[in-house]
Amino acid sequence: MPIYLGLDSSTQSLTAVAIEVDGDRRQVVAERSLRFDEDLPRYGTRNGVLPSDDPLVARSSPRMWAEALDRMLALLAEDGAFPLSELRAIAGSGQQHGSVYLSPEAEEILTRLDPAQPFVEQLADLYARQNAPIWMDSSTTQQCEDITRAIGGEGVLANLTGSRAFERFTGPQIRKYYEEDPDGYDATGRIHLVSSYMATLLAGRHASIDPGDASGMNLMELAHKRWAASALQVTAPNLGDRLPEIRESWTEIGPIGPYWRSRYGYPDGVRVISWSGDNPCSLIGVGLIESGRIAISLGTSDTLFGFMPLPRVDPMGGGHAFGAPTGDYMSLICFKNGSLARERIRERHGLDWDGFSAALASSAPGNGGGILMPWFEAEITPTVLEPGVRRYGLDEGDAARNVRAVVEAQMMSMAIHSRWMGVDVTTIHATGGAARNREILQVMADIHDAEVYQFEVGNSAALGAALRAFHADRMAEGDEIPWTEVVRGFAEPVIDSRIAPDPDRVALYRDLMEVYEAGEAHALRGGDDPAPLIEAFRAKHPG
Ligand code: ADP
Ligand code: XUL
Repeated sequence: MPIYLGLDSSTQSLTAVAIEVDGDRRQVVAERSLRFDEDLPRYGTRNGVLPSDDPLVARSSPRMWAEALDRMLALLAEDGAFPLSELRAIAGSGQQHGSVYLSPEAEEILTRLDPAQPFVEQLADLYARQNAPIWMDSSTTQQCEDITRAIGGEGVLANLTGSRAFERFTGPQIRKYYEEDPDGYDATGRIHLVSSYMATLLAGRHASIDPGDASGMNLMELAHKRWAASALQVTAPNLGDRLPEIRESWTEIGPIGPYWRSRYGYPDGVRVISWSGDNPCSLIGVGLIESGRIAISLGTSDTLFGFMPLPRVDPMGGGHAFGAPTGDYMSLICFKNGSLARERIRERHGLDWDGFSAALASSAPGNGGGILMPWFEAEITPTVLEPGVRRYGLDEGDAARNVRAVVEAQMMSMAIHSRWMGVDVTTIHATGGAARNREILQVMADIHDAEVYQFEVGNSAALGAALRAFHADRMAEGDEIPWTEVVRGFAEPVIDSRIAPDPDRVALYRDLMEVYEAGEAHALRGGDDPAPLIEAFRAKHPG
């Protein structure tokens, strides 16, 4: 029975989800994960990131991702979860925006690999730059300003590419590399995203980039899904020569490379399908193939996203319009202080996740008007370049109230900063590592005034990639399979997992959201102190 494999190269781990599809028989046959910090300790990452003296700089190791891929393919070949002979296609999902700089000989190196030797040891000359800036990097404010000025302003760039310039986006990152190391830039043959880099390793030839991930670069014309000449020009010289092609998400890159066939016995006919970004893959993995619903992913980053038939750009400049793997579009906002911020509060008060949930359950919704801004790290939404947690009406030592405050802050910020999407949210599909925590999801339901559903497969990005592999394989066989048929039986919420909003709390949070907006304005834009609003909230919602 046909098997399709989805791999997710995320910030902290590499995950594999394999599915079996045979008519109505649809099931997940394998789910495996390797964590970078624990399983590949020799690279010295912390939460998947290399140590740095500058808190705004975040880089990781492309060699570590390659070794993880090698280990995962070995594991899947050896543990017998599914017969390799039934594997038809592999697609993948990568953390977005990160860039990998390969030498001009890269393709030659990948075609000459010796299957008798370990993979990663043969990659010494593959890289023109040893590390890769990733989405957590906030160090390119100057480059963002320069690009914006040169192209004619924020509105011009946003309308052209779907987003104003953002520090983590690949264009500003490439410009910074060109400015800091022009020789290194000159010696670069090809610049890949994490997604297209991983597909390149699998196929042994340069992979294309799909519109879902290319839209996170400030370099693609969103309306036409091709490189935007004016954006390339203001970013770095001769950049077009160094970028892969942009091609549809269901593009077949080629058969799996000879190294994987000879070393682990993967069959000749396995198709390597274009990889995409983790959020575009998650869109498929939670079944958002039509407008109206949104998903919230609580992973290393927290993201809120929805399907869009036409590109709609955030007039306030905070959010993004990306390509979707269906050929349509998606809206997205991203928060850097997601899981790691929840973990900081959890660790500060010596709790495990059960203790964290118990603290949420034992504290009063609304926290008596006390709020915090969870900016442990520089934040993306809203832009905060000087990190630091701000508290209003909240004592730092109170464990239960701080646990509640971090979760309420994250959910309120999502609700406030997603208003531009214009979606009347009634249902939320929850995914990512923290979506297993039902106390967190209750706060989500109450603040968004929406029903929240969980999914059987927690890693929606890897599942979405597996479904994309299935879709692309059918397309390659001349079967124009509709997306409803692709996701059926897999990307459906668990009906019994429904968490309903509580009307009293919905009303309370509407008031608290005013306090939070005032707090944000005070912290970032010199607005009035929210103390009087906190007093008014307490008077209206005593106890
Ligand atoms: P990634 O972005 O790397 O794919 P995941 O979606 O796998 O991340 O999420 C991993 C995160 O999930 C961990 O960093 C951890 O903070 C969080 N997590 C795991 N279990 C729980 C739980 N019970 N409650 C809240 N958060 C959790
Ligand atoms: C999205 C973003 C993150 C990364 C890592 O714009 O920066 O969600 O994709 O998951």
